[in-house]
Amino acid sequence: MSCCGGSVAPAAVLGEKKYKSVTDGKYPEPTEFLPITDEDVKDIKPRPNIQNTEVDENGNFVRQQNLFTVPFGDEEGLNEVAAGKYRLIWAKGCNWSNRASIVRELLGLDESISINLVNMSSADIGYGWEFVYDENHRDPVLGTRFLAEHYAKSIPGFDGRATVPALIDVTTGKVANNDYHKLTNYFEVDFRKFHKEGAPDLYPEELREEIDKLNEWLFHNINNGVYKIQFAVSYKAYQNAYDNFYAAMDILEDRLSHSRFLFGDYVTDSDVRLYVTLARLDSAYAQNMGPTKHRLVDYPNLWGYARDLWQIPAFQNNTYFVDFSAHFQSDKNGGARREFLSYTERFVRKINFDELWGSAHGRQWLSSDPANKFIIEK
Ligand SMILES: N[C@@H](CCC(=O)N[C@@H](CS)C(=O)NCC(=O)O)C(=O)O
Repeated sequence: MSCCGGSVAPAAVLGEKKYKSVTDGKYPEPTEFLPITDEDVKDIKPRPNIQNTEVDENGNFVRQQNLFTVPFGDEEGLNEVAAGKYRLIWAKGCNWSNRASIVRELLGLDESISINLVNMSSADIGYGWEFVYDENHRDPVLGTRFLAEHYAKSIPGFDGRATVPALIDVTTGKVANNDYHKLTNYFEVDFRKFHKEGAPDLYPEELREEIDKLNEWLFHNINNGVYKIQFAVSYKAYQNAYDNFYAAMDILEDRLSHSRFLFGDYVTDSDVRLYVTLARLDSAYAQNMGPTKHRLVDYPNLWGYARDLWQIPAFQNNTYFVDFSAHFQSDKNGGARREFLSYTERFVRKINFDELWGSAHGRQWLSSDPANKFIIEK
């Protein structure tokens, strides 16, 4: 198997995920079913339904705004840049939070920003994200059961969706920032003094303007593009979103036919953003988007590019293909929660994702520096 700039990685390395870096040493399977008590939910409200609250008059999906957008810095009124102060809460299926978990690991912020995973409760999805992987379904640092408790602590009476990523201030229990548009940039720029030695420069100063422009385009056309298809509630909105998404994929396929990564020889913040959508395309989004025009594997350049990125440990360690597909969970009697399983869900456990994504991609030959995927920070 070809990995990381042409060197050969033994199958055991690719097959054995280093989950430790993601969840403080625990293999993240949800713990047993746990009933929700009135006490557990005394401060929070049930989760609202997106298709009632986040659509415009034409049936288009209009995503709720991020609520916690205060930047990081030393000035008064900004979020303090400090080690040990924040905990990143993310979910395996969620591309918006996956960006942050990948960048945190790429930069070696593991020591300064702690992390934990949530999932929708198997007992009752009505209260949104829950710390289902932890003992008693309580985050060991924060002591809470639901992410919504932190939103309610920040905005009393909060009745929106408590979303990931959320960077929680462990000293107050409040949400410091959930601005997924900028969170990775804060990690890259403001948290620089805590980066590991030899950390990659994912947001080089001379490229920032171009990266920001491309990120904005990726957001509308790719990252949120799939959700515009999924959540459209009129045929016209669906068709527009569908055509737009596949047109954008064609543009990227072309761009990546002559460039190893989006900005040439080295991985940047934009590549992380494109990767998290591509990684979910065939196994998750295809289930929600209606008839699929093309699969990821039908685009030679995008498919090779996605594998090239996955073969970097920080991408691989934060990617859970089986979870993307298998949304259902066992109920308290051990049965599947959904009556009908999709095609993907039925077969997902038979797919050897490590072998598939670890296969040779040959893309290093598009680079003038084939052995290296990163520029190192000065
Ligand atoms: N913060 C943004 C985007 C983040 C987002 O949508 N996260 C999703 C997961 S990918 C989420 O946390 N959803 C929780 C829910 O729907 O209850 C928002 O509020 O729309």
